[in-house]
Amino acid sequence: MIKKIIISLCFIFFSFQLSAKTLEIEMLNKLGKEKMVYSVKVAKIDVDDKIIWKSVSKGHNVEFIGMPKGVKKFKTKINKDAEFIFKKKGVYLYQCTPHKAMGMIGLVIVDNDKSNLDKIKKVKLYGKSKKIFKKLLKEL
Ligand SMILES: [Cu+2]
Repeated sequence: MIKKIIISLCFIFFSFQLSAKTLEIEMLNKLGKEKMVYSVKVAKIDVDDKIIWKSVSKGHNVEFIGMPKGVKKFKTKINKDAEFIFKKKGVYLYQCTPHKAMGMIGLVIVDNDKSNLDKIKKVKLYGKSKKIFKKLLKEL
């Protein structure tokens, strides 16, 4: 009986793992006419999905500046691939530390939950990022 329960629990756990997806975002110096950008600016994913930020061009990183309650600060090393598994639903806002005034920001919406969006709108942004942020909000 216990053996059966353990086997089914393992199976449930395993299928959850399988259903989680991974999204790759490239950190780039240039994309078309844009400079210093993430290849995906608004990522819509589900809980337990993973994002990998690829250090395709040198000099970029990921720094969370707004996230749902209970999510710890996340800041990655420059020139390094980075990954994060999104365990909490809500809106996440991040920037590239060296290019935060050049509009290098991104949004992640997990489970289409926008309940913390008002808080995200109050996060301090620099230079060109303010304008880009307003543009991105329209894509939500
Ligand atoms: Cu950058």
